[in-house]
Amino acid sequence: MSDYTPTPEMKFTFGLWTVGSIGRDPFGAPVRDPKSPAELVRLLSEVGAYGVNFHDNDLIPIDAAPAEADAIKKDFRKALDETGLKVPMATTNLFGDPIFKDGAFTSNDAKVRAYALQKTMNAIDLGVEFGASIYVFWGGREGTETDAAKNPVDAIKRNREAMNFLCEYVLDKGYALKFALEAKPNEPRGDIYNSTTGHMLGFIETLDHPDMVGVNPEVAHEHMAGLNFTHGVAQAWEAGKLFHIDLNDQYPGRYDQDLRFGSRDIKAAFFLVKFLEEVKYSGSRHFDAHAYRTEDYDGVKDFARGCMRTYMILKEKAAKWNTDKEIQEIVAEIEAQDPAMDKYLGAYSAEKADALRTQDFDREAIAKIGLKYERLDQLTVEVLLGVR
Ligand code: DIG
Ligand code: MN
Ligand code: MN
Repeated sequence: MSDYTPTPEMKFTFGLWTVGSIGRDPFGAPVRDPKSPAELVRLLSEVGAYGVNFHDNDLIPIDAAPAEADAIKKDFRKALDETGLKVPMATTNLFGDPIFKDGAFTSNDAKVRAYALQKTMNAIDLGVEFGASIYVFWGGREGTETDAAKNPVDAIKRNREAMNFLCEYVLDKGYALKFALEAKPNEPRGDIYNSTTGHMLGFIETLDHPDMVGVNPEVAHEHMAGLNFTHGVAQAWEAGKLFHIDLNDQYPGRYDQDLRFGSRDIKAAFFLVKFLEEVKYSGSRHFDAHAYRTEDYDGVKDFARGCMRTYMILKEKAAKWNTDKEIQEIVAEIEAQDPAMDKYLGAYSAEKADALRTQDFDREAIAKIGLKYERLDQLTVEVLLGVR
């Protein structure tokens, strides 16, 4: 039994906006005093995080004077140097300022679309300045409350134009930067375009530089859409597009709760960790989540420690699952191939098709075979409950 201390290899990261959340919500004022970026870096170092991420305006307030911006960056850099924390990812806040009330890249107002490009180029420069290699785009307000306002095809074309422009900017500057697109089905808009990771994977293939662009799936967002998160992550991974991942948790049928990782659907979290560890995912394990509004900063540290500790525990449970004798006997049975069918499966050939047409199948006998999934799932639950 390990002590579940976070290790640098896990690349556990948190955004400034996560542990820095002051607990404001649509129905209540802040409950925690704000901390500076430098103070948040030190808090993350204290709990054992590997790195910290930021939106441009988490670090530099949108109306900061140059001297203030320089002072903030100097303090932030000093805290990073003192703690050794990395900055693997950066992103742009294209959703907070009122100018983005109708979206940024997809706004009907060309001035807003142009300003969003300007703001994003500046934010990319800022992220690269602190060492970011992944740049996330979450189109929080790229959506509608009424489809009377916008033709969805126009929105798709404007999103594509912005991505192509910014990929060219990165190439022009020679930045070693990749883009990770983050989907969410709704909130804060009634409906958000490119609403799931699957939509994003389809969108990426229509871009001029699809090789530069991947996805940043988030647990809560796919769960809001009623989807199996691990399936979406597996599809992104299999396509070579899992550039980043946002870990948290979510109750179905609710607003984006951004709960502590593993605090709601422990079984889903287990299969996700099992997948990421089995494929040796090498990106950041980013906790895009925040503490309950009930917490003080000691509670915020409890939240951050809990995210990482649960991941480490589930990593150990996955290793136990992969060595449990009874589980592995059932898995071996499930995965056993039938060599007699090899001549029919795989790539097509006319000979293969002709031969297959003559093959008899005993449908009733095949249908009667019991698959032992109940026993396998019960054993999985018992691993999670700690009795195996
Ligand atoms: C929300 O899940 C979004 C924003 O917090 C941010 O733009 C992105 C970065 O992970 N996640
Ligand atoms: Mn979220
Ligand atoms: Mn996120």
